[in-house]
Amino acid sequence: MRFLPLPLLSLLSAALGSPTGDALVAKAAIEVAEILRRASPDNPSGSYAPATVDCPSDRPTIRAGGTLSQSEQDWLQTRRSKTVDPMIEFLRNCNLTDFDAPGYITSNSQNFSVVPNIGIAVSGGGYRALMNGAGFIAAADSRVPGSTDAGGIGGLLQSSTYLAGLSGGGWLVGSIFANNFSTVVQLRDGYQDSALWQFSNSIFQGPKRRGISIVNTVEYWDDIKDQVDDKRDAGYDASITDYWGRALSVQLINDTDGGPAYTFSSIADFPGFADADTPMPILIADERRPNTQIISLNSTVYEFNPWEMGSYDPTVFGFAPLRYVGSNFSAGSIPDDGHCVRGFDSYSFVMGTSSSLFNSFLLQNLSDTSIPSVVVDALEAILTDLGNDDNDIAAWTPNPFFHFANDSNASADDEQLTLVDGGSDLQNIPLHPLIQPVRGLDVIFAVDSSADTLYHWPNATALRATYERSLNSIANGTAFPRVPDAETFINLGLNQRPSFFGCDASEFANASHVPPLVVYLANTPYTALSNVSTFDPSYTDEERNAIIRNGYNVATMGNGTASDAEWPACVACAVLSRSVARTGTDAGATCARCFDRYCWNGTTDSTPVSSYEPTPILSLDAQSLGASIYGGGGAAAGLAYGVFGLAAAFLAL
Ligand SMILES: *[C@@H]1O[C@H](CO)[C@@H](O)[C@H](O)[C@H]1NC(C)=O
Ligand SMILES: *[C@@H]1O[C@H](CO)[C@@H](O)[C@H](O)[C@H]1NC(C)=O
Ligand SMILES: *[C@@H]1O[C@H](CO)[C@@H](O)[C@H](O)[C@H]1NC(C)=O
Ligand SMILES: *[C@@H]1O[C@H](CO)[C@@H](O)[C@H](O)[C@H]1NC(C)=O
Ligand SMILES: *[C@@H]1O[C@H](CO)[C@@H](O)[C@H](O)[C@H]1NC(C)=O
Ligand SMILES: *[C@@H]1O[C@H](CO)[C@@H](O)[C@H](O)[C@H]1NC(C)=O
Ligand SMILES: *[C@@H]1O[C@H](CO)[C@@H](O)[C@H](O)[C@H]1NC(C)=O
Ligand SMILES: *[C@@H]1O[C@H](CO)[C@@H](O)[C@H](O)[C@H]1NC(C)=O
Ligand SMILES: *[C@@H]1O[C@H](CO)[C@@H](O)[C@H](O)[C@H]1NC(C)=O
Ligand SMILES: *[C@@H]1O[C@H](CO)[C@@H](O)[C@H](O)[C@H]1NC(C)=O
Ligand SMILES: CC(=O)N[C@H]1CO[C@H](CO)[C@@H](O)[C@@H]1O
Ligand SMILES: CC(=O)N[C@H]1CO[C@H](CO)[C@@H](O)[C@@H]1O
Repeated sequence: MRFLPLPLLSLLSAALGSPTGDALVAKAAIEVAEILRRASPDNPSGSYAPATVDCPSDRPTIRAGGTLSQSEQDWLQTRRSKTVDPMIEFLRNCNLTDFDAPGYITSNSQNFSVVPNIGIAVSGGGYRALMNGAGFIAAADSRVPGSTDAGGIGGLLQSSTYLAGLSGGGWLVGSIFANNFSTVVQLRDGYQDSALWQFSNSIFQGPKRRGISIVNTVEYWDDIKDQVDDKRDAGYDASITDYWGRALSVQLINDTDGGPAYTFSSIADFPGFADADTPMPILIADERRPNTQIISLNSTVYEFNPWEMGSYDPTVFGFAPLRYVGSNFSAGSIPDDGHCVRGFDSYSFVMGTSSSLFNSFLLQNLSDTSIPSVVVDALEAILTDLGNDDNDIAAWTPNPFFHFANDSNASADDEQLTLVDGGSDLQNIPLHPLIQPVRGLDVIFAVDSSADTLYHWPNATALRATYERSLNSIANGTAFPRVPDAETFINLGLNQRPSFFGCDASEFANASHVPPLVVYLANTPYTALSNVSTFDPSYTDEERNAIIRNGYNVATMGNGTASDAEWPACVACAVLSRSVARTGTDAGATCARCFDRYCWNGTTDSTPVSSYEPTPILSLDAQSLGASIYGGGGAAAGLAYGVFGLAAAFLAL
């Protein structure tokens, strides 16, 4: 039933013997979106294959990156005003007893330079990042029962403008928007016969059942192969990422076969988003040309948002209309005799691109004998072309930025744009889109589930990568708060409780703009040993739920039970900080105390750390993970994102 409009449409256009008209497609897409109220299968082909369509009269072009897109600017007008009421409610609930925060927002509710502009960034780190990040999102979501009770921070999500994710964090953000902006609790609990968030069968085995029928691993992979073949047959290159993304979607998109025809740009038509009732989702990937390596100082960071893909970096400094990526853009436009293409921006391909580190995870598991040999052969053929060192590449061919920004764009002459996992340059938290001066954010909640240390805990490598980049010319005007070394994070416990960076705006007197305050929330054990290996592919429902609950407790400091009943008030102070600084308002003694407790004051302690093994802050859930998990994961331990040649190293294991 859910697919009805599209097969009908394809039949119709086949019968008429004409290419699918774009107006018809657009109308169908709107109808589908109305029925589904979520991202939708709006690929005109009705399948995974991109489709050639007539260009709209206003032909798609690539724009320069000096401003936000007009679509985003228009959307922001509504979104910023729609955050006002939830923010008043949220701030009231936070109990900032000596400052009338609700009154402050109420009396400035029309002035968006006063109303705080909030972003949330969810790091990579595979399923660990999905689950720990989900705990944060659940805590921030006022729709989740209990989230606005004592010690809660529910309503922060409803007050936010942006929600960015990369890699495993991108699976979380992607899954939320593919499924009607459902709550984490709804996604976690799924519904009968759905594969949604069922991680007990690994992605290599495939789901237990599909609807009412049982599927076996061979059928599951055969279907994935057929979907990717559809794309090849339509004349497009396939990457290992295509297979990886399709497999992921079966767990993340609640539709038949993981919704092969879903596009990322269809989010723009999803009424919840179009009406600005949700924050704006952004996923991240890095550009890495074949046979090269990248670090944060020389990577070009691409973002995918509902309207566009592109980069604010001075290299490419341009954006393509996502819906029409796949068309043969050249020097920023489609030649007059050229057609337009739609459906290239598959939802799964975007999520797969952001997490392409896991291509090698897939390759590692090919020896699972139930994966059919035709699939193994297809993947090996790609590897033969690429070489193992480049198996993490997602081919965006044709390159939308072909002959665009010739002087600074290293791939201006390449027909293929090669993107890799958003954490490959060590910036494993998607801060990049949220520190762009054109977006004017005031605060970022940075949820870090990176596996930096031997036992898979974060030590803020991601923050340092972004800070170091901000001092380099690639930063293109983005500033970032100073952060200390890994040892200081561990020795001062900055990764075992929330910590704030950039509290004192005078630190940025010489910067071109004041960047957002960063609230850093590292994965740390409260009620579960949530440091499972990045490459652990399956989790029982109990393990999954325990890690989500742990993430919830990280976000709320155990609902205030762990040392600080004032934590919600301190979250409110972080939200208000830049605004009150701009208006010269005194936010009161509670905020001053909060800042004493949570702001990094420049102290360092770089004493070498022999082994970082944090002890749980509360008592562990009974259903928490077995002892073997602690330090488990064997050879994958310590192989966080972005280590050079990780893919190669991983294959060599
Ligand atoms: C999507 O969510 C909205 C808002 O919660 C709800 O009204 C609508 O019924 C949902 N649609 C579907 C298809 O679940
Ligand atoms: C905090 O509250 C949430 C929601 O009510 C609950 O799931 C969680 O278990 C609580 N945490 C603790 C440590 O009690
Ligand atoms: C704020 O204080 C009230 C009254 O003491 C309490 O009921 C409520 O749970 C508190 N809110 C939070 C988020 O702690
Ligand atoms: C998944 O899809 C089913 C069938 O359309 C629907 O009943 C259910 O609410 C969906 N679940 C989520 C979390 O979107
Ligand atoms: C980026 O910098 C690293 C470290 O200096 C270097 O190895 C690599 O070749 C550089 N990559 C590019 C594309 O310039
Ligand atoms: C884009 O260019 C390629 C290579 O020249 C060509 O094969 C393809 O048909 C073109 N696509 C469209 C939609 O024009
Ligand atoms: C970039 O270079 C190509 C050929 O080298 C040229 O055809 C194209 O017009 C140039 N693009 C721009 C925007 O100047
Ligand atoms: C911090 O993490 C990096 C990897 O991101 C690792 O190389 C380094 O050894 C870690 N340092 C400490 C003190 O944990
Ligand atoms: C908005 O607030 C800022 C900061 O207080 C102030 O400078 C500006 O005049 C206000 N704008 C309006 C339209 O009131
Ligand atoms: C800075 O923070 C450290 C603990 O992180 C504390 O020991 C020190 O007293 C603080 N310094 C100032 C000047 O507040
Ligand atoms: C603020 C800043 O430096 N912006 C630059 C970003 O990069 C583009 C493209 O190179 C420049 O035109 C901007 O001036
Ligand atoms: C099912 C399966 O074979 N899983 C393996 C996938 O690859 C990782 C990393 O090598 C292994 O740890 C899993 O056992």
